Amino acid sequence: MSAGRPRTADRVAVLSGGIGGVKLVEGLTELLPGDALSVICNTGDDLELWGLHVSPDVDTVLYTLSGLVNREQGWGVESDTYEALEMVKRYGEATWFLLGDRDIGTHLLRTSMLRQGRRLTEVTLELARRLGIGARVIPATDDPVRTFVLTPDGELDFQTYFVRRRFEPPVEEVRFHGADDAVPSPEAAAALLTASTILIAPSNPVASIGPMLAVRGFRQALAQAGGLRVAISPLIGGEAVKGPTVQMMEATNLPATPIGVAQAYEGLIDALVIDRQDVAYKPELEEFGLSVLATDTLMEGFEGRLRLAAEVLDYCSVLGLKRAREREPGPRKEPGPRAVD
Ligand code: FO1
Repeated sequence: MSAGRPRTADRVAVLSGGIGGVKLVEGLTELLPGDALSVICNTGDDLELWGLHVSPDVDTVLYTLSGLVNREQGWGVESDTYEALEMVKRYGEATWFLLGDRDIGTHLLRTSMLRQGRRLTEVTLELARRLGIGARVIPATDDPVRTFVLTPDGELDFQTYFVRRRFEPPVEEVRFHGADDAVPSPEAAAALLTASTILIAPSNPVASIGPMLAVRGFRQALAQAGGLRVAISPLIGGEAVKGPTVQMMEATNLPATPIGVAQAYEGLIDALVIDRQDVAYKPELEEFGLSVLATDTLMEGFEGRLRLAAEVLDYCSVLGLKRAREREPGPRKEPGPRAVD
């Protein structure tokens, strides 16, 4: 495998949300020149806390790509402190959602820029630039879209369900408030339409990618995109590496298998990368009309992220060549005479 060889791929757009997706994104940034990669981020997990606008999935990308992230958590800032939170706790406030002091710095600046009337995408691109990140980090929409989870205890906002309740309550339904009135950010739409390759990272198809697809016009932009569209399954042997993916897929009548992932992205992808453990699903997926790559999708450490990113990009190159050949069959270029050794 030619991991680590910088690629002269044209423009790649990757849809990412949550902790799993960002691992692939980190691998991609090692292989693609800075501005060749656009990371389209989920904003359904966003929340307002004590007047601050917090964008967890955007911040996980910003912190990971700038080297600031707390790596064992996958979110928040490495070695952060919680003095401000302690003070808020002293006033009797609930502090189950841990905001570190450095993390609060991000929310202070983001909130103040938003208050000046700048769009969430403009603010995010500016924060990424100031952190020295080469890739373009783009929220899927500038409009408020919020994920809610219907449980036997009622409708919970995403962070209450995910953090406070540790995603224990049974999931009856997942809803995306505001999605009907939201439109893709101009930058996200442009990234989808100009990308030669569009990747859907191994994120939760319902809670991390779903809020983007629910935005009016986003699904259409993806369906009409000219680029090659490849999703990476977040499941390995019917399990998610982490988080409520299985519960949420089943609540959305999607089997927690590569078939369910293909159904979640029906009409939106040309190929699916699945884990070697799920290779038995390959024929059925090919029946679906998908090209399928079965490989080791578990990204262990930085090397694992680099390896999978390299495999995915190499696979995209092969598929791209295949598609070009199908489009312009032309005379088959016979391989030249083999050198006689
Ligand atoms: N996840 C937790 O499990 N516990 C927390 O206290 C927590 C705080 C937090 C603060 C800022 C932030 O950007 C992310 C935070 N997360 C926390 C992770 C967050 O809930 C998830 O990363 C996403 O929302 C799910 O993809």
